[in-house]
Amino acid sequence: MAILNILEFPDPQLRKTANSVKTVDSDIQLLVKNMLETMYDAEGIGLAATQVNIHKRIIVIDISENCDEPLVFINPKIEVIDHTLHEHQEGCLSVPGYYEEVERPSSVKVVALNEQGKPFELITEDLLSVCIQHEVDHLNGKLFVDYISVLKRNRIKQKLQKERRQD
Ligand code: QAP
Ligand code: CO
Repeated sequence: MAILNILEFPDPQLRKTANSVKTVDSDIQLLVKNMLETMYDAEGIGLAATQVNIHKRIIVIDISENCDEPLVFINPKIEVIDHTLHEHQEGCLSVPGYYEEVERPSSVKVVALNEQGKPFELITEDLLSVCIQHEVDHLNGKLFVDYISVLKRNRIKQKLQKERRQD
């Protein structure tokens, strides 16, 4: 297994649209394993393939207390079930150290393939719903900082660039 490098905002690679997975073969299964290992190592609750510079429609999530309930979504499609907007504080492994309130539909249904290539669907709310919407945004080149003001976004961009220059 391997820990993959996580791209950081404002890397232009984070703006690419990911491609659908044609077949869930052993290469994809290895990528899923490595994405999970990378997410756990970074103490994240969600990671999209885009964030590790692989432009395939794959997401891993684990919102469980003990970090032992991995969820894998390949070619996820979301449909809003409850359009009521809920505000939630979001962070992102690609925007380390910054957290902002974002409003999203409160409940979504997700249809996807699992790591065996088998279709499944899940109706989600609360943190899982936020997390899935956040991760699907990554596959479409969108980041949570796109929902906040330009002023705040630019401030975060400049601070992250400055921190990296110092490393
Ligand atoms: C997306 O984000 C998410 O800044 C997943 O220093 C976040 O796993 C969805 C992380 C919140 C819903 C609510 C962020 C780790 C992890 C950081 C993450 C950091 C270390 C973010
Ligand atoms: Co993110």
